[in-house]
Amino acid sequence: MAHGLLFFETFEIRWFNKRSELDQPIKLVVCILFLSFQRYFVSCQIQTYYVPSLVVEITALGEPIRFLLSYGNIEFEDVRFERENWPQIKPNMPFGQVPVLEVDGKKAHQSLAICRYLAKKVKLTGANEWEDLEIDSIVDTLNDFRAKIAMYHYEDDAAVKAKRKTPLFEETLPYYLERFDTIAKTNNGHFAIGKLTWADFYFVGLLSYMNFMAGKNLVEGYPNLQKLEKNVLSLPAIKAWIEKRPKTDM
Ligand SMILES: N[C@@H](CCC(=O)N[C@@H](CS)C(=O)NCC(=O)O)C(=O)O
Repeated sequence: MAHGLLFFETFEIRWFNKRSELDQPIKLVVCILFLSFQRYFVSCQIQTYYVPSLVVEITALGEPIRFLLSYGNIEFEDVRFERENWPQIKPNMPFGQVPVLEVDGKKAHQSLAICRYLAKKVKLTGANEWEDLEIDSIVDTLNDFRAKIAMYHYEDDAAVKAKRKTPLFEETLPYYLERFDTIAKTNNGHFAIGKLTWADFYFVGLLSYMNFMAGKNLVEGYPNLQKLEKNVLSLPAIKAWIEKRPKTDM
């Protein structure tokens, strides 16, 4: 339960208060040990919601969240529902959309905010404000990229969609992907600060959904992005999640 997490955080503060006679080195060692093992103690009852598409279930915006929960060994309940039940569920969501993270009866919305919150819990953020800025910048750019593909994919007017196709596939996608590939090369197979961060989880978690919307494997021809994808998918916790998650077409 989420109480478990709060309990450990409260426990740490009270514990130090009661033992104020301890000298600094001992406190430091205890603190390091606590931080090292914290992710294994934390066990939250968390719900995520998402809307399956009309024809197939999708990983979509909830998947980076599930990657982060899995990576942190945080227990969660993956609540999925059929599209026909959405009208009843929608009014109970904070802004009528999903994914939503529910912890201890409290609901949080916006996938990026949820990812950022979880990234702090599982220690996939930067070591300082500048590093966090670097991560946030690329995450927002990845989100812009996703939105451009979605704008094409979800266009109902066939004529408008046809008009958008060439600029998207011949200009916009290569523009972004070339830059992403260079960034991944500079960062040793990652998107920021030269190591694994939640930006990598955000991209790889969304990749199958973006591939579905674009109708192609977006990282084909981009070796550094392929390496980045492999870096995430070969993590034992992510492998285990992919193995056990519901099988979907994207
Ligand atoms: N900016 C939001 C977008 C959420 C969003 O677009 N959710 C879609 C599903 S992927 C949704 O709930 N659609 C149903 C609706 O709006 O009624 C986020 O990142 O969480």
